[in-house]
This record gives sequence, C-alpha cells and structure tokens, in this order.
Amino acid sequence: MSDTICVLGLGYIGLPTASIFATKGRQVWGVDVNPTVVETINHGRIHIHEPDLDVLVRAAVQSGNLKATRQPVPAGTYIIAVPTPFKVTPQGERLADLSFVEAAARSLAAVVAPGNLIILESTSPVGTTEKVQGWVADELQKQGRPPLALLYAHCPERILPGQMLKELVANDRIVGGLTPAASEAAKKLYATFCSAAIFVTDARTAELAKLTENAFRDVNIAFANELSMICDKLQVNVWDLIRLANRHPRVKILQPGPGVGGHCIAVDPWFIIEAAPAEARLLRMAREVNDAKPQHILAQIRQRFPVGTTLACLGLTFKANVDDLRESPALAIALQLASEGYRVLAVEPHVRTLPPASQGHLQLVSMPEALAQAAGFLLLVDHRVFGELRLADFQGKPLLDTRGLVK
Ligand code: SAJ
Repeated sequence: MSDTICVLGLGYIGLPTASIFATKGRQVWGVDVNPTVVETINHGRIHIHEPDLDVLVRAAVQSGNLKATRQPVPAGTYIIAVPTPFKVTPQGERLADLSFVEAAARSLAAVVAPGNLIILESTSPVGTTEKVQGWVADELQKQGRPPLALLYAHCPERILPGQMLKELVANDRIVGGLTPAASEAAKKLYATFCSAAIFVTDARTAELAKLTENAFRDVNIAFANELSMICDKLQVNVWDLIRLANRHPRVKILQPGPGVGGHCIAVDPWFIIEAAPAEARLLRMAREVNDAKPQHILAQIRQRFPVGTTLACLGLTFKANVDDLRESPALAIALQLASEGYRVLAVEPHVRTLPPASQGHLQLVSMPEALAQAAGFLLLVDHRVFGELRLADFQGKPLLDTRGLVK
C-alpha cells in the first residue's frame, strides 16, 4: 500500500498526473466527487479534452493500474488536484475559494496512516499547504484519532493546456515541503515521470512561485493589451509596432488579444493581490487592464456595425488551438453581441456543439457559410487554421482582427 498513490480530483491536472503514474507502473486510485467522471474513467474514456490524453488514460486503465472511485482509498501518497477558483465579495473583491481543497484534505483523515506523504498540486495562495496540514489534523481529532506524523508538500502543476502531456514530462518542477523530509519524498515521487530538473524549496516559496509565474504572464499580456488600446487611439498598427520593438535584443512584447481567459492566468494573480493588497498595485492594474479588454473590443464593434448586422466570430475558445470554452473572452464577446441584437454566427473548428447557455444565441457555421452570410467578421482566436486566411478571402467585407492574424 505504501507504493499506492491516491489522486484527489480527476480534472485537467489530476487526470493526466494519475494516468502517467499508472503507466509508469504505480498503483493509482483516482478520486472524484462526480460519479459520471468516475464511471467514464473506469471505462477508459475521458471527460475533458486534451491532445493524446485519451490514449494515456486508456492505457492506464487497461493496465489495471488506474482505477477511479468516489472516496479516498488508503495509499502511501495523496495528491490533491482540485480546483481553486475565487469568489467575488459584494464589494467586488476577489478572494480565494479553498473549499474544494479543504473538503479534499478533510476527507483524507479517514484513510491516512503515519509516514504518508500529502501533496497539494492545486494552485493555491501562500500558506495553503500549512492549512491542509491543519485541516487534516483537525479532522483526525474530530474523528477521535490520535495526531499522526505526516509529510506535506506543495508541488504546483505548470503544464500548458494544449501541450499538457509533453510539458508534464519535460517541464522543470518545484517541490516545497513543510519539512526537508517531505520535500525529498516529493522530489523522489515526481522523478518517477519528470525527466527535467526538480528544484526543492519550502512550501511557501513553492506556492508563491506558481502564482508569480502566472502573474508575470498576466502583467506582460496586460502590457500588450494596453499598447493595443494606445495604438488604436494614436492610429498606429500595434502588430507592426510590436514586431519592430521586438527587434531590440532585450524587448519581448507578447501579443494583444480580446482579453485573457482560462482558469489560471485570470485567477491566480488575485491570490497575491488578496494577500498583499497594498503592495500588489501593478498586478491589480494588470488584471483590470486585461479584464477591460473585451469591453474595448465590444465598443469598437458597436462603432463599426449597427445592431442587427450579421457578424461572424472566428474562434470562440479561450485561446488558440484548444477546444476549451471555459472563461473565454471570445465566447463572452460573441454572447454579448447576440444579447444586444446582432445576429451572431460562429466559426469554431475545434468545437462540435455549443454549451447549452450559448445554444439559441450563436449559430455554429462553416467558414464558407460565414463568408456567404455575414456582413462583418471578428477574428477572436488565433487558431492555426485561421492563419491561412488572407484579407482577399473576406471579399471586401469589414474585418476586425483582434489577434493581428490576417495578412
Ligand atoms: N494570451 C494573449 N496574448 C499572449 C499570450 C496569451 O492574449 O501573448 C491569452 C490567451 O489567448 C489566453 C490567456 O492569455 O486567453 C492565457 O493563455 P496562456 O497560453 O498564456 O496560458 P494558460 O492559461 O493556457 O496556461 C498558463 C501557463 N502559465 C504560464 O505560461 C506562466 C501554464 O504553464 C500553467 O500551467 C497554467 O497557466 C496553469 O494551469 O496555471
């Protein structure tokens, strides 16, 4: 049993992680509170989309090493990989919602044994690993069990949606234990599949490192988005500007777009802002700039196209070459236009059916259908396939290209 791994949360991080351990010969129990997810995985299928993940999960389940269940199972190592969203207070402040982490941690009290390693992979505010330790201890006490000597570490995931399986193996990792023994145990565990360097630090540094990485990207995207708004005002082509500025050896500006989506970059900086509101001024401003970008795009559309116009949105996903519509600024823009009385067509080659909330508001069409029916075009996602489009393809109809893709 000490070799067994129990992964709590079978989502975008937990499922690939559980599966890769299983394909490396470890006995893995995957735990999820959703019975449909458990059943799907036990049939060797997946409930999320990520290139090649289906093959990995099928191999893991068929080998007999990965089994899904609804309750934690006794194991040597527990990995918590549940969501850490934020909640918005009536005053508009965003505060980390650790309820899923707390529930997962408390659920472990029924199964843990002395010497077990408990790893928090979920992106979390500084101090959460210590809280996990507190929740497990509290729950043990409530259940009348004696305090146990357990090892705790934070090992943040860093994999990029769309390239998860490659990055799971190839990215350097940071492990931060509450004790040096916990760090060493966690390092040994990840060396099972991680072929890159594994750096050891303390839990608080590991927690802040992960948040810092995503905040760094958010600030840099905000710089690009702010530049694009400045350029709109000064009538300068922002794409030409960035291309030229990036010829400087120490300048590397990212790309503007219709906003920042997904579950990571638009969330994690808030965990730093919550902890150090007076200091994190730039981080807050970056979040506000990126969150305001869809409104800037909407204002441009309203200026160019009267209500009632048939518009074709090219791309709906939260970023290029993925089929993930969660927290997508492109989808939010398309739905907002539909609610204002535009007729909105959507060309989204990565999506076969729209989520229920979008059905009836947007109409999925092919590119030729969009070209035949739409009076105007909005390029919202820089999917590789749209890179083949040329201005001439739009037959003189107006195009608002939020990604600077069409030449
Ligand atoms: N975006 C731009 N312009 C750019 C780059 C991105 O507008 O130049 C937009 C995208 O369109 C998207 C959003 O930003 O809406 C985020 O996309 P992303 O590709 O930058 O990042 P994510 O959210 O898919 O994944 C990030 C990654 N973090 C970093 O690159 C520092 C990934 O490594 C993390 O594991 C992941 O967050 C996570 O789970 O935290």
